[in-house]
Amino acid sequence: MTIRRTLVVLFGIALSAAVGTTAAAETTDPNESTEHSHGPGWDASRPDSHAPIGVMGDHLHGEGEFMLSYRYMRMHMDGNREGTDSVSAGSILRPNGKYPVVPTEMNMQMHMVGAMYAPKDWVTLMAMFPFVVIDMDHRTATGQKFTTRSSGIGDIKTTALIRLLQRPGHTAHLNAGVSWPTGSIDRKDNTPASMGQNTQLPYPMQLGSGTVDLLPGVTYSGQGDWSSWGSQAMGTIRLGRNSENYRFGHEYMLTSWAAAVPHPWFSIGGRIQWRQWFDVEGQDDRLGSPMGIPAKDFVPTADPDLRGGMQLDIGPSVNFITKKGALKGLRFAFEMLLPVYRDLDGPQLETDWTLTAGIQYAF
Ligand SMILES: [Cu+2]
Repeated sequence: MTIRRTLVVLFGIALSAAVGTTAAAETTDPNESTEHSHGPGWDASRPDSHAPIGVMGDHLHGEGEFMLSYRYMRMHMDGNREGTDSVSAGSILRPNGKYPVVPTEMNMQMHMVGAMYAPKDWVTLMAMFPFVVIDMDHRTATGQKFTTRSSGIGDIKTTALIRLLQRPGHTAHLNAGVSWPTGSIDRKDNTPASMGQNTQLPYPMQLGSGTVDLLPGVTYSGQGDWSSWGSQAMGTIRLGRNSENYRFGHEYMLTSWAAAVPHPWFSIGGRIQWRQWFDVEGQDDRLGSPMGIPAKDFVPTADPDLRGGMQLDIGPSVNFITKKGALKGLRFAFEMLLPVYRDLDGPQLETDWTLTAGIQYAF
């Protein structure tokens, strides 16, 4: 596992470096001034001056500049996995397995409004306001099907992006972020076992972590005449435990991307992303013992030790920027991520694809 992880990290760095070396020779003239230039040798009006839309906090703004954004994200999970193997619902459910209930599918949608403002050239402040909608389909050992649903405000994130380096064609910054526990951890719904009552929903149906989380990260981007590339490393460190005396697992993410610019209005690229997330520490006692069975033996989503996992995704991305007319400067972007490797503490629902679409406008 450790070797595999190291390989993935090296692959990400190599991808960045490879594209970087080929394009570094063609870096734009440092004295060439461009509209919205964020420093010498950096053209911020190019479609690929922003990373693929699934990357957060990838760029800074020039002093006094504002940006508003909206993102729609959809994550689709279908089927369960244990380690690197797919497992059928039938094998998890009684009498073959130990569980009376198993999740079969989950869709997570997020509407995210973002704001950025640069009080100085070297620091950009960013805030993200998510609205989350989660649906989870289940099957019971008696063949019954049911869906639980939760929706509402998620955890609001605030980040300071602090410039570390600015050279012709190269820029790097620190991501110093905090996630605030504005998302509910009290979501309830009806299930066949709750006899018409609303009952506390398991961990993946909650809208927030309930804890203040640190989001430390570092981002590098490079730009050549016709191409660009970048990498970001980001952590999610949970501080303490929430009001129910548990906390979600820490997480970390490494990603690299590259894009080419066939036309001044759009860029086409790709991204590779490694994520690892850990088990829940402690447990939510409100999950109780449905039908006299401890929650963690009733449905896998209620087991704090079946939450961790790691995943490698790759996928295409496109960025558009309007260069003329009333909508000048308006950006549209689209990205899809598909898994190439998944290893889960399971049975746990596996992520099959993640789609992100967004609009950004700076003024
Ligand atoms: Cu921005």
